[in-house]
Amino acid sequence: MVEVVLWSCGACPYAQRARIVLLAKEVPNYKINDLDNDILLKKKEKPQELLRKNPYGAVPVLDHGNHSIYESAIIMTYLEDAFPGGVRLLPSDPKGRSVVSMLIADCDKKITTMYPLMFNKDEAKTEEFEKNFTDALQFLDDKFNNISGDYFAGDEITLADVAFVPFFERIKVAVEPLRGKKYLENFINLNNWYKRMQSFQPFVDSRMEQSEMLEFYKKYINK
Ligand SMILES: N[C@@H](CCC(=O)N[C@@H](CS)C(=O)NCC(=O)O)C(=O)O
Repeated sequence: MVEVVLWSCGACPYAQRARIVLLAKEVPNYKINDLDNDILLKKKEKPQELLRKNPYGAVPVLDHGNHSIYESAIIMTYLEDAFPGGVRLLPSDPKGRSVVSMLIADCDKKITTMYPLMFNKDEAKTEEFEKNFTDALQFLDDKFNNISGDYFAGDEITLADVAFVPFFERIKVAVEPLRGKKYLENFINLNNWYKRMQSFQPFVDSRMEQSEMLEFYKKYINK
């Protein structure tokens, strides 16, 4: 059997996307090469092998036999195509697949506005960063007004929901407590979607300890 290895870091939301898909697709006998979160804090060197596999030096990287793939969106799609078992996470028609791909691109462009806000140490900038973040949440909340169904691309969970959910977990577990505000409460569609995602077992099983995650981000802010 060809070996599947995921190069991951517990705190990395992009790597968590790949861990969720490995679980959802019931990929047999995969291994997780779990790198120390200190690598993300730049307190530890990256393994040379990771740098050889990914020119950008980032996790996640997926090895399938001697084929290596970087970029979480590409890894998720590869796993969906290569492993037919478990939950189906992409529609079969090109139009449906393009909708999911656009939503993943929206996620990567919009949700990252949470980081300047979370890591901000200059209170003069808080208003600007909060506006960027809440505008992004509004853009994403509005997506649900244009579809019928409980998930980003309609009635079924797809790779779009998998792409978003690690970031919403970090909003709840780290951004909100660190900023002392409940940003998500004002966005009913996103709030309800995030509640529904709590019963998606591959997501539940992919999570790191919440207190550990909060500690990681506190260290990141102070690094
Ligand atoms: N666009 C990439 C982003 C991956 C990424 O930013 N990973 C972070 C950890 S969350 C990383 O490895 N950072 C270390 C670095 O880039 O040096 C993806 O979707 O896979």
